[in-house]
Amino acid sequence: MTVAQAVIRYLAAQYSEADGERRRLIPATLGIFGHGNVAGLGQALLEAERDDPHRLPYRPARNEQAMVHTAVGFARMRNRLSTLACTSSIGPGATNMVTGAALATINRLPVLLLPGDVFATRVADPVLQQLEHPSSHDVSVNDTLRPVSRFFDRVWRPEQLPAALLGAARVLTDPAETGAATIALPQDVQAEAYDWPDELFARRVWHVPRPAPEPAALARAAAVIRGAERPLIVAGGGVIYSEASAALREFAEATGIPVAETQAGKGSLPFDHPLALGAMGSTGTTAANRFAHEADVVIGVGTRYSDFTTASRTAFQNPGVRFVNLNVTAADTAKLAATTLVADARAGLIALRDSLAGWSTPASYRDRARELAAEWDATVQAAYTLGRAPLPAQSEVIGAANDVAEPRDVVVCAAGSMPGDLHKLWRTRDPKGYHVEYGYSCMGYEIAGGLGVKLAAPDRDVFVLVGDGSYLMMSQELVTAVQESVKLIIVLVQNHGFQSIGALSESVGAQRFGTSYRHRDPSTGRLDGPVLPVDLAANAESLGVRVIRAHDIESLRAGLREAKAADETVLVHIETDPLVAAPDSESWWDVPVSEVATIDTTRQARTEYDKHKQDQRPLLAPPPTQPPSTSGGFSTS
Ligand SMILES: Cc1ncc(C[n+]2csc(CCOP(=O)(O)OP(=O)(O)O)c2C)c(N)n1
Ligand SMILES: [Mg+2]
Repeated sequence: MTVAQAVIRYLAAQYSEADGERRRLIPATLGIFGHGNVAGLGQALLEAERDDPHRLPYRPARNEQAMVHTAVGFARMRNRLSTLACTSSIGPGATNMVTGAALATINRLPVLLLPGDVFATRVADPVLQQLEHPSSHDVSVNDTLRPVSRFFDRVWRPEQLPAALLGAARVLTDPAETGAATIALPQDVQAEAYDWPDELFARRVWHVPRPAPEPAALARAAAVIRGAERPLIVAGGGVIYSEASAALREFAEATGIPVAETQAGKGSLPFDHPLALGAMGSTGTTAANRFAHEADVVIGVGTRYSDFTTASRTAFQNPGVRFVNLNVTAADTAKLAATTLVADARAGLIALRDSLAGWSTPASYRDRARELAAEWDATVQAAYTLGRAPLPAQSEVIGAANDVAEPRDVVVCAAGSMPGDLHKLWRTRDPKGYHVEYGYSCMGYEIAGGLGVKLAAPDRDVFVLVGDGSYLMMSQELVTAVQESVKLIIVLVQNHGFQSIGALSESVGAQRFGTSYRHRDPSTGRLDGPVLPVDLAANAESLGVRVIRAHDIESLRAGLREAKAADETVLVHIETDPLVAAPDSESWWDVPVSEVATIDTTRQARTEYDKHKQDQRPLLAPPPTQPPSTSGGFSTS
């Protein structure tokens, strides 16, 4: 077999196993062919398809970055237990995957990347698209994938392939290490034949571990929580990937500790659970942010504490606040100088609940959580039903989509003003019902990622909410959805530019400069002419999808219902008022404002900025001291 044929045969024999359940680790391949992979992997995929079209289906994509997004959407929906492989040519095909790889690694989601690479033999150098590095001949553009991958190998010789394949699968299935795994395959090596050991192709099951907490660490964590008067749980993506929602609910109910959710953790509890405070941080709810403000012990579960979660370290204002971090990744447990609990989220929550048996917050604390959450829900209801005319507010669009979506349906988004609005406003009723990519917040993830979500969960409807800016950056995977008969419900929100960055620009005193899609006015030389005559509905239609043009919230609802009933991709287009913001949540995000400026608005913004900066806290205080050990150590008695 050639190296490429061996890769394909190996991938078809890999399984993951968690909680006694086994599934294919990589059930399909996405790709775009060029001279760097068409003869090697392309030929191997053809042979495999002719043998059995269902063993490792090949799905051609339209853009290499987008196909990595699709693999990421798939992997996240499958709680990291399965993913897709992505094959690209060399040069631009490979470097197009860099953004996708970074997104995967930042979000700790597994994807297998198989970029083609320059000739190992170098006989015909430089091959088309080869970057020549005059003083380092073993460097290729694929080295840009190294810092954004959790595993990287280049197979210069066939003998190196087995170690690369096993190394990649190990990283993909390790919850603490996972991210993009890249195996660069020089185009001549792909086509080279080799006599492989049979056992390379034996069925292989990769056990996905649920590490249990170390007893001493558990005791330390429980002791800190027992001392708390105002504890708060911050639930991150790890809760969902570890399928720990039920364990979280039981832990919260047993201890009476309310739960705030990060973007990746939203859906950990249903929105109407009596201990659910909703979104945490800069795009949070007033309920979660008020509890965070006063919390004395914050229990972070499966969170990496991004600046949106900590409101750039202004969210926690209790002078004695301490953190207990439960995470499968040791580096995350150590953040904010926490008491560390390295473990799987589910295993850790169950162990903590047992260690805290009999301990609970007072009823008044739970009542307060319920009150504040109810207050926020009234705010949500008002935002859903503003009745703005002639153009509706984005919050009304979110309300209509939330009404039409069933509890198990999935909302997908990534960049713009929508992720923040969804974090605050979406009523999530299922742990897999909310899929906002906010680790990399990558414009263009929406449609490509939504495609992966639907491939992973064909029994759910997928609502992709996408802004005009994101749509213009990357919408071509609509064609892939049509090709694969994958049904998406896409809501395209047209507000003629970057409403999010426009609002941010205004808040930093930069007057929405360069953030709306307008003609350049020849008399002023500035982009303040009429809005550009783009018709994105017509654009989507031209790609082969069914389009419904909604003009108000009522026709949007009707369109969404029609889309729900359809069995093909439907895009509903609606124009919104870019100047109506979602309700405020008494929070902040650190975006530095010019220290000196000739513009008044910037100077005013800087004064505001300096005020907020004073609320920023280092959060470095060491964990509370432990009772002295009774055996050995430095006991003086
Ligand atoms: C690839 C990429 N480039 C730039 C950004 C910075 N950015 C964040 S939101 C945004 C504008 C998004 O516009 P649109 O999709 O229309 O959403 P809106 O802001 O109007 O809600 C930009 C440029 C980004 N997140 N991703
Ligand atoms: Mg926009």
